[in-house]
Amino acid sequence: MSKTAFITGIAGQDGAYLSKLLLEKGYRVVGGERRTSSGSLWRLDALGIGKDVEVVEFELAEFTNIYRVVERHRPDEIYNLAAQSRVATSFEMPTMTGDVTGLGVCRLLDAIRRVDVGIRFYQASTSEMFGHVSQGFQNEDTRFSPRSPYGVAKLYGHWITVNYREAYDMFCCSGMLFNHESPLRGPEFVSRKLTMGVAGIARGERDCIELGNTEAQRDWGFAADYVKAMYLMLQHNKPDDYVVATGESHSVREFAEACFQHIGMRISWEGSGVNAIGVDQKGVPRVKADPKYFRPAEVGCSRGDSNKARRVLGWSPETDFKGLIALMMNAELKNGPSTQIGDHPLAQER
Ligand code: NAP
Ligand code: F7E
Repeated sequence: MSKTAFITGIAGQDGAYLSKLLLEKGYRVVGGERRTSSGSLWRLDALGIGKDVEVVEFELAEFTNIYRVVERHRPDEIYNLAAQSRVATSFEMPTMTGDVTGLGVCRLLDAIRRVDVGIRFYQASTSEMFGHVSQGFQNEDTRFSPRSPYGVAKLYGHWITVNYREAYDMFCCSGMLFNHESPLRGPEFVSRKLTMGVAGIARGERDCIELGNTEAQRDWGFAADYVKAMYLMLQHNKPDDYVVATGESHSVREFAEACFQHIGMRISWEGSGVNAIGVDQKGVPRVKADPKYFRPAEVGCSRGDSNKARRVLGWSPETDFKGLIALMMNAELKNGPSTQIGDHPLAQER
């Protein structure tokens, strides 16, 4: 008999890629979408699986709803991808972020404990729990030092996942994933903001992109590679926690340069911090720093060591930095000016 997976956050980037992977493996996929959601499951449609996922109403802030969904569908595996996932937003809404992204994990775990302790559970943890790295790599033994309300909330989610594993002998895994992007990424994240902005410049629709901290560095991978690690964690014979990353960091500037290079523009930089400007070979400003995009506290650099996931799970990323930019830029240039999410009023650049 085929397995049933329940994926929370089905309307998000990872929800779409994970659904596709599990459907290909013969799973029945049930997806949780919150009622206040944009109502758009365009990402599932973009991957051609819009009709294959059973979508149910799901709200991480509401225990009764969570319990009923788990009880009704009795999945074999639950992947908790739902969260208030925007770091910048978490500074504006720290308690809502704590409730949904942190306490929501406990609500879901406790529903599982009451319905069936045999359900396997994946928690979408994050490199933001580690905070800043000045040298070396972050792995499962690195000290946590979150730099945002989002990172703090995710740290609660991580520890409560570990706690339910230890206290109730449940199969709970925490995947500490570093940044992963795709053409399905929300436009409020810097990768998609850049690919959309550079494609807009290529089409002559705009001249310049306003950004925050262009010196920040991230370990960026491809989302479709990363959801494979989630699946592998729940297939292993022992529940555990894993870092998932490429091991390579690049600055926001390098990300921008690579996007511009894709459309034949060479960018050089003048100034730094809030005075940073990126100009093209004719001296036209194409990137400008704007103080409103800077955060009250920042993770200056992240770089992950995923040796454990590589060794124990046999996972490795298949797409490198250059490959990621090429596939995102190609999709952006092909899809034209108004992608579905770009049209939505909630989908403003941040
Ligand atoms: P995403 O695109 O922002 O998707 C998150 C989903 O959660 C959205 O569909 C959102 O619904 C839903 N959600 C928000 N609040 C909710 C609530 N109260 N109840 C139920 N659902 C709610 O994020 P993603 O990039 O796919 O990431 C998936 C998960 O991995 C997230 O938990 C994120 O924090 C974590 N993570 C992501 C990365 C990354 O680089 N992508 C790295 C590490 C960890 P709406 O569509 O209505 O907004
Ligand atoms: O920022 C800098 C910004 O918002 C990346 C989430 O998926 O990954 C994501 O969080 C960097 C930061 O991602 C702009 O200051 C500069 O240093 O794309 P981002 P994030 O904050 O790293 C982690 C692992 C998660 O878990 C989160 O859920 O880019 N940056 N200028 C900018 N960032 C944004 N958004 N917009 C700018 O204009």
